[in-house]
Amino acid sequence: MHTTTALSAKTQYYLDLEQAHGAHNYHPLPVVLQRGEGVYLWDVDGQRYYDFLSGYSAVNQGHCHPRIVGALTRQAQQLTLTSRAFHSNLLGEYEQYITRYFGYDKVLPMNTGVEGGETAIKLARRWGYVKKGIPENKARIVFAKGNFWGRTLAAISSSTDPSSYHQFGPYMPGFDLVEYNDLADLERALQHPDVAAFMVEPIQGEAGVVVPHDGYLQGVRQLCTHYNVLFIADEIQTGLCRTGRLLACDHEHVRPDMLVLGKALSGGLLPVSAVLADDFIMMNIHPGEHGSTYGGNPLACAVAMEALQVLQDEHMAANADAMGQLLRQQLADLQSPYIGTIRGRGLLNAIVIKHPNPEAAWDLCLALKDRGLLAKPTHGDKIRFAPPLSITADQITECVGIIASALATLDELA
Ligand code: PXG
Repeated sequence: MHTTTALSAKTQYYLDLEQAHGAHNYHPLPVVLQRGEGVYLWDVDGQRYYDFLSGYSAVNQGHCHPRIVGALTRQAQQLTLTSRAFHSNLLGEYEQYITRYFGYDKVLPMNTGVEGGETAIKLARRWGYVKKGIPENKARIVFAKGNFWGRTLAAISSSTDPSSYHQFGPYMPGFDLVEYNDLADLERALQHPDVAAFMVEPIQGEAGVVVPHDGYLQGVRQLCTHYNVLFIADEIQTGLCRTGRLLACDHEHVRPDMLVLGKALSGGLLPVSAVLADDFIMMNIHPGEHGSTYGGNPLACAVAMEALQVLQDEHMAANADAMGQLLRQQLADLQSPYIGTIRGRGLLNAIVIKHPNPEAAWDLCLALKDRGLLAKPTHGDKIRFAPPLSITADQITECVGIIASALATLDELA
């Protein structure tokens, strides 16, 4: 790991603490952050950075959004957790708010994104047995290769990435894989009568912002309807205005049977996820059959309502759409020999680095850090550019200047 500027003693102190006492399950950039506001982060030495990761799209509304922080602090002084053994005065209001916002009959509140995915799969299996007539314990769920929906045993059982699944078996049975962005392959899989659902990201995020061809989502919708299979959209990363629409499915005017949301549902303040579906799916689950201690807690309800309202009030879908186009255009105008591909929708973007040195993407991220912009490579050569959705045109232009300057350092990298 090389960096162009030396790390401060303070930074090194925190890196050493984590190295000594935390599991080594991540490989972060060597920057230690202590404050965030809007599109900016500050490290322990007071250096300011543009955040081009946004907590993997959890911070769409910008860091520490004052309205969302206000909702959190007000509610934290009233009531934070009741468990679902009792009612709270916020749960019903939140459930009404979010089901109207997205146009579904019911919501099932959970915490992390991966729990949302697990919940959707349980609901699909139950629907398969009760409504589709799949024989007991035979239900199958189809996923697309390259998917990422978290780290639980079920999630890694559907993964095609060895770093996710290797030596963590045995795996969950009843999962099938198809090629992403391939309707013929999907149709082949859906013909099996025991398939309950197809769970898919409208744009594959962690795979490196893989955007399917126009018409793919409509094709998925038609095939799922035709074969009586539930279409589960994992919009945990793509949803909530990130791609320039409220949902990435909105680009093709497609309504999934189940919508899984997380991340920016709390604006980055605490883990809040949700599964939305209509009654013919949701009402097959009865008391005691699913839940979570923190799911639907009053603090989460207050924060989620404010986080969703901020997206609307600040026109974040429209801004993400416009700023995304500007970002991709300005990146293309650089005509850098080191950028192989620029792709994305709205402010969910990635560049693929073209360089003989396999460390180039990592080194570029270090050079970006030294110039005041934080981004992280994925799968070696891809770098996500996904700032908070409040970013302005002037800020985009400044950031592309930083990117151009950092790209120039790759000239010296053998
Ligand atoms: N679905 C999608 C599409 C995701 O991108 C999840 C589900 C799981 O969310 P939770 O809240 O359970 O992490 C994600 C997560 C990371 C990391 O290691 C997470 C994601 C992408 C890259 C890294 O924190 N996305």
